[in-house]
Amino acid sequence: MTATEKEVRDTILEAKKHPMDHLLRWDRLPHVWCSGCGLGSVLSCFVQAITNSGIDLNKLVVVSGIGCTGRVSGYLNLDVFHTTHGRAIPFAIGLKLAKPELNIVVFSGDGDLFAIGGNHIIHAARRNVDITVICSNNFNYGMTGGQLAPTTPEEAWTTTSPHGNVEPSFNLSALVAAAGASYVARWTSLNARRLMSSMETAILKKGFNFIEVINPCPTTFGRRNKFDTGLKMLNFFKKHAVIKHGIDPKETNIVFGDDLIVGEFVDKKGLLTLADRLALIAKKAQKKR
Ligand SMILES: Cc1ncc(C[n+]2csc(CCOP(=O)(O)OP(=O)(O)O)c2C)c(N)n1
Ligand code: SF4
Repeated sequence: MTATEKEVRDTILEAKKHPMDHLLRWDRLPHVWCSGCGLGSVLSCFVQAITNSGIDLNKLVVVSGIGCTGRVSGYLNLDVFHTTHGRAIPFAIGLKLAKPELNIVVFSGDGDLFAIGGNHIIHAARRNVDITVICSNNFNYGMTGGQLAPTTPEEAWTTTSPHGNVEPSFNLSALVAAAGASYVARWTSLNARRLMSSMETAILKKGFNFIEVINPCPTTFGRRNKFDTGLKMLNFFKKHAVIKHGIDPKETNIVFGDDLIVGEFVDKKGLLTLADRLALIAKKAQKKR
């Protein structure tokens, strides 16, 4: 074998092993996600972000709810919990209160976090619980066949809005910002590097940190709304996404046809977390004794 052939062979063998392999559970692969789904890219960003952050991976816990996005936890070779539908946030809060030294990330879908779990997320943001939440917003309930979600844009077609959605939709970033979150960012899954960097910031930052990822779901949402391939949705992101750091989140409503505003919207410094407030009140109570 000539040196060149050997080099080629070594390169091919090398490509079979990815530097992040140890962070995935290979026994769970192949994954369940559809071709063109954005979830693989978001998971890849997350794996890179936790590596770049330098945090102790033995103290990192990922909590998911139910849905296609909820499957993320099952593919990560970390301490993970795949909890019941809508209950990832209270599970994560309980974990944080019991073991404050843990770094906790909730990774779930827009339906899981803002429909059935909507009450939990606004109060977690209000209390500034020290957790990071990554929400894949694909504008519908992907796993169960594409029903209308609180994020479905007005007039969009879903299985349960066959003549177009008549409901106004939630602006997730604005909602958590108004509730009191420390950090709020929105990216599309096409903004991989910026998303990765936001994930790293959120993981290292104290407080309730929220990242909304606008993500293609060609199978259930896309094909009913002229985005029947993941690529069409990515092209849409490329054409319409506009970065506006620091903009008032109330001005970032998602309306198809308008600019899709992304960026780091909120980055507050030094807000007291729920744990800080509990420590302060415990100190006060001790002084009174
Ligand atoms: C209590 C309960 N109600 C309903 C369901 C059915 N269910 C499973 S996943 C899901 C929606 C998931 O949507 P989303 O969080 O947006 O995730 P995606 O699949 O789009 O990533 C629903 C309604 C369930 N599993 N449990
Ligand atoms: S249904 Fe949608 S969100 Fe679920 S795996 Fe398929 S493309 Fe992704």
